Amino acid sequence: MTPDLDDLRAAVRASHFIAALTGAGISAESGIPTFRGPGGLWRSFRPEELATPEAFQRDPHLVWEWYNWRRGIIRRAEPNPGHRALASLERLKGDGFRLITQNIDGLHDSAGSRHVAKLHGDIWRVRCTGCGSVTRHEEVPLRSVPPLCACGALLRPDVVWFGEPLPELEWREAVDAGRRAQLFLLIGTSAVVYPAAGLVELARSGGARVAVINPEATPLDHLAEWALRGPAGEILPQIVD
Ligand code: BV8
Ligand code: ZN
Repeated sequence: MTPDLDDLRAAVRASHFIAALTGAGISAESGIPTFRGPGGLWRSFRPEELATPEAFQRDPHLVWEWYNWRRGIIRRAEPNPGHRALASLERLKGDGFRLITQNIDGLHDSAGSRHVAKLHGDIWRVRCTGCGSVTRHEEVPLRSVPPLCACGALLRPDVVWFGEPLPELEWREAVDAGRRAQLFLLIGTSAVVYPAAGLVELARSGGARVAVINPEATPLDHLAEWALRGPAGEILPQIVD
């Protein structure tokens, strides 16, 4: 055990309230490409170009092709030891732990996490652009692209695109967790997307100790007491008993 890991394990044991914010990096070891890492997402598009209401307005077929491609990969993906360690931490700490994710892949749920604040929505839910109805759509690929609602309007993935507000309830939960955190774990995220990344500052200003788990440096490393350079699938099982 390196000293860093030892005293982070001790902090995990001692903390009465731990918040964790995860990003695409925690699903990398499950075979899901991250947004900004090597082998990033789809063809020559950047997420900021496709994950927007304008892109959907302009070419719903292309945007749905992108999400179907991602759903196909996610469907075959399994949770990895990083997801499972966070599910164990929730069982250990009960209400003393809150998981917040930017991911839309649902792997935290399939790893057994019961209470996940999904800041950016869920790729397995679709929302009608007309009547607003939200349903789970598990089949891959979808029957028709772009899919239509019974009311005749276009269905969209029930995810948060750039320029769209985060879901009220999940964001309030995340802010509450950030405020209460004695220990804040920033896991597998490049910490460039706001307001999610702002939760780290919020936690720090509430006196939280911060640990970053990422093979690369992040712009928020200066806020961290621990910057553990490595894959979440290897590090998390070592800090959760
Ligand atoms: C909003 C869902 C306002 C869809 C996503 C200028 C400055 C600051 C902010 C802005 C700005 N211009 C615009 C903004 C706001 C904008 C923003 O932050 N833009 C960024 C790009 C600058 N934010 C928004 O638009 C948000 N909305 O602000 O609304 C508003 C308010 C009221 C009313 C109206 C409007 C909405 C943001 C949400 C966008 N949706 N995704 C989809 O997935 O298709 S964002 C997308 O990026 C994903 O959600 C993803 O989670 C998120 C962040 O990416 P990461 O998860 O961090 O993934 P990334 O690839 O970047 O990094 C992976 C990391 O993992 C790397 O660090 C890598 O080293 C590491 N890693 C790799 N392997 C491993 C690993 N770590 C651990 N283990 C490993 N094995
Ligand atoms: Zn409808």
